[in-house]
Amino acid sequence: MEGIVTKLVSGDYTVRVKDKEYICKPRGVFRHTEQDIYVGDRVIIDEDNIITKVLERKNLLLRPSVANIDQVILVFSLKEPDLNLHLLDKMIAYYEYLDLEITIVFSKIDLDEEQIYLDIVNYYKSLYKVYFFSKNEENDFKGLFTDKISVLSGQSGVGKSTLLNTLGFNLKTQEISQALGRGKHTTRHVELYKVLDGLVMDTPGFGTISLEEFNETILAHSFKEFFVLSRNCRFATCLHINEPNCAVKEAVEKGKILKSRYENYLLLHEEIKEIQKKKY
Ligand SMILES: Nc1nc2c(ncn2[C@@H]2O[C@H](COP(=O)(O)OP(=O)(O)O)[C@@H](O)[C@H]2O)c(=O)[nH]1
Ligand SMILES: [Mg+2]
Ligand SMILES: [Zn+2]
Repeated sequence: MEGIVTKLVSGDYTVRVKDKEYICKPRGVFRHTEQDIYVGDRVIIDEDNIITKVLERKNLLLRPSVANIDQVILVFSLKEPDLNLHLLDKMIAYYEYLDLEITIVFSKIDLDEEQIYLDIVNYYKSLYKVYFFSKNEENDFKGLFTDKISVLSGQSGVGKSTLLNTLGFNLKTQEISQALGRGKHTTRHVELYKVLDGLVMDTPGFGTISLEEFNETILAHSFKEFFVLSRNCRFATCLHINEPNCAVKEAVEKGKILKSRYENYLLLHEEIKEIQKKKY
C-alpha cells in the first residue's frame, strides 16, 4: 500500500493511507544505509506495517524537516501586527526560488474596517491565490488545502494558530503582546494533520528565511511579474535598477507595479549584495 508519513515519534512512523493510519517501522535496510525517512514522504508499506520503500521526494524543507510540500500558505495580518509588505515580498521571493506554490492568507481583516489595504490586497490577488481570515466570521477556505501538503508561514501573532483552531485544531494561541515580543518557540514533533481535504503541518511559523543562496539574478526571477515584463527590457540581463529602457521601471511609474513591491525589490537587491560581499 502507498501512503504518506504524517508523524514520526521515537522510531514509530505513522503512515496515512487514504483515511486510515498505520503505525509502522522502517525495514532494516533503512537503518543500515542511513537513508532518512521524513514526515511527508510517500512510502510503500507491507501487511506487517513495515515501510519497504520510500518514493522519490520532490522536495525537502529543513528545520523542521518535511518532505513533498506542495504549498506554502503565507499568513499575513492586516493589523496587529501591521501588514509587513517587506517580509511578504521577501517570503514570496524565497518560496518562488524554492519553486513552491504560494498562497496568501490575509488575516484579521476585521481590524481593517476602512479597507485601507484593498488596493494592495487586489494587487497580490493578481499574482497569487488569496484567501481571507477573520476569527469571528465564516471563512471561505474552499480549495485552500485540497489534496495538498501545506505549511503555514508567517510572523508570530498573525493568527496562524487561531486559523487552524477554527478548522478543528486545538493549538495554544498567544496574547498579542506576548506574540509580538520575544516569542518563545516551543519545539514539538512535526506532524501532518488532516485539515478539510488536505494535510497541513502543525508547526506553524516555518523556519527562517535566508537569502544566502540568492544572487541578483535569482532575485529578479523571483518577482514573477517583473520576470514576465523583463522580456521588454532593453537588456536581456536587466536587473531593473539603473538600466535604461527598463520595462519594469516603466510599469512602476505607470502604477502597474505596486510601488512598495518595487521598493522591496531594491531593498532585497541591496541585502543580497551585502551578503555576497561578506562571502569574499
Ligand atoms: N481581531 C482579530 N484578532 C485575531 C484574529 N486572528 C487571531 N487574532 C488574535 O491574534 C493573537 C495571536 O493569534 P495566534 O493565532 O496565536 O497567532 P500565531 O502566532 O500566528 O499563531 C490572538 O490574541 C488572537 O486572538 C482575527 O482574525 N481578528
Ligand atoms: Mg501560533
Ligand atoms: Zn528591466
